[in-house]
Amino acid sequence: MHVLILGADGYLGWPTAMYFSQKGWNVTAVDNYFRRNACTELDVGMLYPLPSLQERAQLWYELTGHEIKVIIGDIAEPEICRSLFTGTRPYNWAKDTSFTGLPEVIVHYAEQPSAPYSLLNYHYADVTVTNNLRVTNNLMFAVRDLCPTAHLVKLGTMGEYGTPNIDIEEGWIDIEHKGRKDTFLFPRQASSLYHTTKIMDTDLLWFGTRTWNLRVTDLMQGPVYGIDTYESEQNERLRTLFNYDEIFGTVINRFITQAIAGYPLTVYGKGGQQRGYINIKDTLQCVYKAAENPPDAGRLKIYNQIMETYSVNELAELTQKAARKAGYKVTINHIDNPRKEAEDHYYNPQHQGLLDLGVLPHYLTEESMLEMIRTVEKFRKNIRKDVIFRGIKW
Ligand code: USQ
Repeated sequence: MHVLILGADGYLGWPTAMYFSQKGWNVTAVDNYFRRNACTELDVGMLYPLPSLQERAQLWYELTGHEIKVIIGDIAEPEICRSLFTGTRPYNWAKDTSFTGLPEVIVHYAEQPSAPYSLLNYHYADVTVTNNLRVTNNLMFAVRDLCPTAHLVKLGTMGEYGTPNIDIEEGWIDIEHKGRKDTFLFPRQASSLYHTTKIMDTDLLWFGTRTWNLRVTDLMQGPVYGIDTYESEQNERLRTLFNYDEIFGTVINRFITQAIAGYPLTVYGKGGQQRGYINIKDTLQCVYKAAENPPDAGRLKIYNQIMETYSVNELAELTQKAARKAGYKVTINHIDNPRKEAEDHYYNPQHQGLLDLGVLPHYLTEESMLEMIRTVEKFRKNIRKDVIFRGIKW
């Protein structure tokens, strides 16, 4: 089986490439280095330097004998996107022009993933909208024209649903209206521009499945935390990137780093914001199980990819407790919320689908937090306090 991983240099992309590779899949890893370039441009201070994608693939090959083919290119360019399915490289500097054939599965992570980035100013809003929608549209047409039976696994986000005052179903809702019934996509109402682009790309692909019989799985994922996966434990240079800054760091990774740096935990507003969280190890299981279970042609399957829900206050308290065990005295600071979001709300998302496929969750515990603390503290001297909170408002 051949899988294309788009966005393979990102926080989730590289661990996903290794995961499929160790399962015996033929993996092609594609990226334009957007994330690492954005981190350099915005000077966000990653926790440790990152080897290039090619260097990591080489190291992986030396350790496991499994080859991960790397293609550096921007699939927002239609010709580059289509070349993934034809083997015709539109750029002549590619070292390896061999074509490894059409994929059975395409994992689509190739999007700008940060809510604060999307609202830095008009320029970054435009980059987010243009990149996320162009890439998805290019991909949809390339699959339709060149690889129509492939299973497209797209990373969505729980933030598409917002925080409605009713239970959140897994993607769909039955509605009875004036005596008639139908099934619709569950209502979406995002609270950032980034999340809004994810709603729009769901809509693009839902159009594609209805119109051209594509097969698509949309994984509505909550904020991810963690560093190591079982594959990266073989060598620390295989570790994924780690952000703790306000733009690219997700809340649990940020709190752990703040605890180690002696920076009061940055709880936004009242801290009653609830989200569904997932360990990076479980992201890999979920994407893999979803890939192994394609929908029929013309169907859009949707899973809520979370394992448990927490409020920000609960996360801060858990971090405080775990860090205390490691010898850190942590204070919790409620700061004016720079985001427009509900701080006190009902939240009950259903998330049974991926468990039914056999995903075995790693839950957030003091022990799992301590494990992360032990890893992050090795890089304590690299932590930059100036990038932790800059107050990107919307
Ligand atoms: N938060 C704080 N303090 C912080 C950082 C965040 O209180 O220092 C709060 C936020 O206000 C929010 C919650 O923690 O209520 C989660 O924030 P986050 O930054 O971890 O997550 P978010 O911006 O929603 O985005 C992240 C990923 C994104 C993914 C999304 C899943 O960056 O790619 O799509 O999580 S979800 O939130 O379910 O939509």
